[in-house]
Amino acid sequence: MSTNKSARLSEAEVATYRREGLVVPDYRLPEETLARMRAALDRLIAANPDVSRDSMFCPHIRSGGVQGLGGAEEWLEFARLPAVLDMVEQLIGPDIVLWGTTLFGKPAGYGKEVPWHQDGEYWPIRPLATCSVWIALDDCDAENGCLRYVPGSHAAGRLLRHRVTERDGIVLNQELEAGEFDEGGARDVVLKAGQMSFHDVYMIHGSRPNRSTRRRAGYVLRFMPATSHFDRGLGATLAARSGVVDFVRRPLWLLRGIDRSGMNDFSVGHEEQ
Ligand SMILES: O=C(O)CCC(=O)C(=O)O
Repeated sequence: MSTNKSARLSEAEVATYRREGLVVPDYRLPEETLARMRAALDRLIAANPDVSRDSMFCPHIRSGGVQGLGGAEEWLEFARLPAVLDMVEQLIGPDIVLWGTTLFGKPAGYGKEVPWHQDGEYWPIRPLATCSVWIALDDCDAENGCLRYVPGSHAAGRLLRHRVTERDGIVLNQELEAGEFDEGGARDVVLKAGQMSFHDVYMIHGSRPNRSTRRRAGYVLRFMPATSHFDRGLGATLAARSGVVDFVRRPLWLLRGIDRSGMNDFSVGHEEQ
């Protein structure tokens, strides 16, 4: 497994992402970066005792939105790792916007289920496009509620029917309607700490609760190609539905290239940073 500073996905890895909607590359974070991320998570949890560890939205922003999470600059640095951006570039092209991050902390013993969903249902991005990089901060497997996905479910490039749910014990509040897809083909994403997976915005995924004695934390980076528009008007509607994010004041960072859409606003939300 490679931990080099620069990284490239092999042709086979790119093909897997295109075919299945998710790939786990050979690349793994250097031990030292992983240790810094884990220490940062300890600090974040200590500084935000009232925010659920199951999902902490936007730790890379000082003031993360309606959750009241107090974030820190170090999470923004982790979202700028050149090796990760090099691989993202292979998947979505050279113009890259960081528009979100989430820490799915899934504590040992009581970490919640993430219901089956497609990310695109939640997000105000048009044309809909995002590559999510899910970085394992702990070893993740079936026992502690690793990410699960339905290979190939992104291929039609279509959002299936979701419903809003207030079910107890889940993290997000929109889930795919039963009958919209076949869970039978789902696969576990088993990762060692420091490994990561990349997934497409249309890919069906979720995860089971954590009943084990081991935490299952992942830091997820959301990158869209700058050919797409982060539409804050639509964001107001979608954020009201989910209740835990602020898409209207969300700062965007153009990390590489130029804003091809010509419509993205990179000043909103930065005053507070
Ligand atoms: O961490 C999980 O279990 C779910 C993650 C997820 O839904 C996502 O990254 O889009």
